[in-house]
Amino acid sequence: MRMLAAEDRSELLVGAFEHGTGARPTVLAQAPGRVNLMGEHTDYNAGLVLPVALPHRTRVAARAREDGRVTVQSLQRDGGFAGTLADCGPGGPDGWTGYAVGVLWTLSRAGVPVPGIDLVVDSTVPVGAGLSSSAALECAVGAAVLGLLERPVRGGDADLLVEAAVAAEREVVGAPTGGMDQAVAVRATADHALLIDFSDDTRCQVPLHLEQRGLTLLVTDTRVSHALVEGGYGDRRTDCEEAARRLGVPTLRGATRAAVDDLHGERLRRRARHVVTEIDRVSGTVAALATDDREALARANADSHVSMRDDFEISCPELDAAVDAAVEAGALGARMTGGGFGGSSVAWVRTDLVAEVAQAVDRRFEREGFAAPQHLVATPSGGAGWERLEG
Ligand code: GAF
Repeated sequence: MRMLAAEDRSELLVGAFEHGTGARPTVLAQAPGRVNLMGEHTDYNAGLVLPVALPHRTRVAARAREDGRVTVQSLQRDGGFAGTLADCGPGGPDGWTGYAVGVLWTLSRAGVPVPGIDLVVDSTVPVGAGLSSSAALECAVGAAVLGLLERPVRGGDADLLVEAAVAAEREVVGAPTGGMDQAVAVRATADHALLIDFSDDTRCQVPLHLEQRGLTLLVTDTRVSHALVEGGYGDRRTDCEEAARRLGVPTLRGATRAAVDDLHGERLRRRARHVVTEIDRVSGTVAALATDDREALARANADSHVSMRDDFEISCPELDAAVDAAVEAGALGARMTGGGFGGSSVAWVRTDLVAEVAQAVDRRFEREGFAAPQHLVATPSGGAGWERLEG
């Protein structure tokens, strides 16, 4: 069984920065990956979401440069960036550096005096696992800039960071995502899920009390890589927009279940049904958590997975197997999480059963001939921040 630890490798990162740039970083910034507990593909439909931040995070060591140049390197990824912000814009730079340089560019466009900067990145958020490694990178880089400017990540600067990260992903990278990932990467609080209503951007911290309840959130990364730039994410978004147009509402948030059931066009009807029922399941999950109604929690998870598998068609055999095996082995509830087309599942598991459930999923994968998955424990953690390093 492979459990992905969330270790803090800050010292290693600082050493790598010194080795790579010949100077000591002055700021260490970080932002978490996320796992969404309910509300998938609802953010861009003005709906509700309920994500938590992972203890697994992206850390960035940073130092300002006098010459206005920007360099970005990673301890995990090949390639890097060396240039100026004039080399950045819609569509580029390509690859992972687009997320990092993109946020410098969008912050600068928003009027932030982004200095020349050296950045070295280290991450324990698995890439392509549907756990928002991209938002973690964007928000950690943005937090590093705020750190260099001595501006805490709160209030208006937290809003600015979320907006710049979302804009970098949409405009520079070209991924038409909905904003949930960046919002939770910045605004998460330990031990809480973050309920966001995208119709008016109101937010509420929802206490999870996992320890008192004897429950653990077990995430299984199927190792089936998901991508948001290509793939079906954009198609799903287009379907939702078309369904809303036919229903005569600005977004599917405004659609009733009865109107959706009458919608002409089988595919669009299923897409819209997922969205409206999934939004209800977010409220249902929040209510179930408040009253510790475990049956309702289990039902919401089961219904959500079926809805994503059959109506929204974003699951895959590996995700179905992970969910099914987890529930069979005693998980209270499980569902796929994130954008889909691969990525991860999340299961609510009694803490004493975590190893057993993970092993059961491993055995199922082996039996099905799937590559071995990896697991991680999603202890709900806090959002992005920075610290100054002593000279
Ligand atoms: C991805 C997107 F980035 C989010 O905005 C959200 O739509 C999610 O998929 C699905 O809920 O993570």
